[in-house]
Amino acid sequence: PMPVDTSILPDLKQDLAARPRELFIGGKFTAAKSGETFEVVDPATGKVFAHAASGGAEDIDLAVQAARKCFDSGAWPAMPPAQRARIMMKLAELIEANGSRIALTETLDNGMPLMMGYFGAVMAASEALRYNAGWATKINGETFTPSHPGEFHAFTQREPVGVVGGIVPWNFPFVMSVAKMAQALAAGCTIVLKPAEQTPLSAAILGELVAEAGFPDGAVNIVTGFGKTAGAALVEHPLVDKISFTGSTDTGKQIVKACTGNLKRVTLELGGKSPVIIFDDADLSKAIPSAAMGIFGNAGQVCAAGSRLFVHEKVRDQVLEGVTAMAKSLKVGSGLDPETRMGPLVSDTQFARVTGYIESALSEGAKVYTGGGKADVEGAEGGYFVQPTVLTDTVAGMKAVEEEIFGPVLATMTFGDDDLETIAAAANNTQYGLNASVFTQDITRGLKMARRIKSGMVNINGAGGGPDPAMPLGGFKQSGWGRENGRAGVEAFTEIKSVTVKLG
Ligand code: TXE
Repeated sequence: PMPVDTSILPDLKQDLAARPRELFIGGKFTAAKSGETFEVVDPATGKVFAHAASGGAEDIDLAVQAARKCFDSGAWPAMPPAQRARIMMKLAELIEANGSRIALTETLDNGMPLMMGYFGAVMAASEALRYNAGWATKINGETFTPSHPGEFHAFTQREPVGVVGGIVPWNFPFVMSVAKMAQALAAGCTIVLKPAEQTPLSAAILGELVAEAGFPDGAVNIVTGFGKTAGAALVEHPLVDKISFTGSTDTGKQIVKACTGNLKRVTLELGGKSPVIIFDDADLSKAIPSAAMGIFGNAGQVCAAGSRLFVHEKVRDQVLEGVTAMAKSLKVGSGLDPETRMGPLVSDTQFARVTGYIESALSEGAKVYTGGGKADVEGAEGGYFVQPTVLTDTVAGMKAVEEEIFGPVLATMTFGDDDLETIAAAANNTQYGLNASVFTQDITRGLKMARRIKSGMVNINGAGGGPDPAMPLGGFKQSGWGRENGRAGVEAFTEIKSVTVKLG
């Protein structure tokens, strides 16, 4: 059953049209200092349906000052950890209580199917808060036996790194904001979030609920705006201690350069070109849907998407036919339609980018097995819909095989009875190293592949469907720096201090 109350949609739309979404700074909503707003486009129609405040350097400065004050005064970091955890739990409850409004806003703004808006935004966000709230009371140091002669009491303590700038992409706007925030807050940091300009709307609901949950003013601040203005100002701000960025590898590199001013700590969760490896002994009834949804889910706009399929030649036809059958059965359309399984791409830019990659692959000799271009959706002619697409005759060196497409486009390669080193070398032949999937009934072979794959995550015989707040997420190579989620994710928002006491 649909967990979202869609009867609120007309009122929600009216409210979105009636007033621009504001910035949330120091516990209060406010317009941008410049008074400027920007247009928000519904990707299912291509039409403007809302506006959001366009934050600039001045607004970022105010937000950073508010976060700084909340941090330096101890209002958040010195609050007893159990109390911090309770406030985070309270926010989780409020998010669920406002689930319909959040899911509908996310679907209108990003285009994702409403069920994904609910489970992938609302429920995933509240789970991220609850998981990380648990860490607030469990961040501890260690004790040591120093190697110097004499008696010492030596220990480490973990302290929050300070004010965090969280830069969020548009593919899962709500949950990414909340997950970054939850880890930072658990560690005792305060945060300024900068949502993506394509999807600024659900962040305003977040601000409202943060105010209601009882956080001290300035613990969480939200400045919507563009990357080149608001984003760059946040990254360059001397009073920000850490940037946690999720987005493209190119922007990640610019951010690293911009952070050299005060040597901010930086964690980066960047792009991927993740391999899916299907051996001839795999349970195809599981491997096929998993491979299909691994690239068609959220229209392929997923950092961990399985975009390169490596399939044993004996099962190649069966797998391609199975994935194609799934591609054809997925209803493409507006995320608001309860039948929709794949929504539009987020923007006209992303539409041009994805279709451009398909065209470039064809010009380099690839063939379309299924899909291959714009999807026609009745009654939504202006929407950014692309067909779920499978390409064959794709080989290393093609742009569509090397670069992250971030759309529902699968490149397929085959292998024979090669040794694992050869298969792993092909899978590892990429600048990225975020995720990988292996399908085989031979668990020893699966585990041996997992050792050989150079990526931050490997799934054997299926993933859980979305990131697990308990499992570290991040990349090898140009997929990033550091990890989010799990203990590693929270600890990335701390500094270690070594304290040595000479006894006597
Ligand atoms: O990303 P950007 P874009 C990949 C994906 C996609 C491509 C382009 O391949 O097709 O990136 O998307 C902010 N200083 N991913 O251009 O630029 C920006 O405002 C500070 C993978 O939208 O990385 C937004 O909030 N901030 C990915 C955020 O960075 C800046 C998710 C992401 O935008 C900035 C998204 C600057 N100079 C895209 N420039 C993933 N890993 O999941 C931009 N921003």
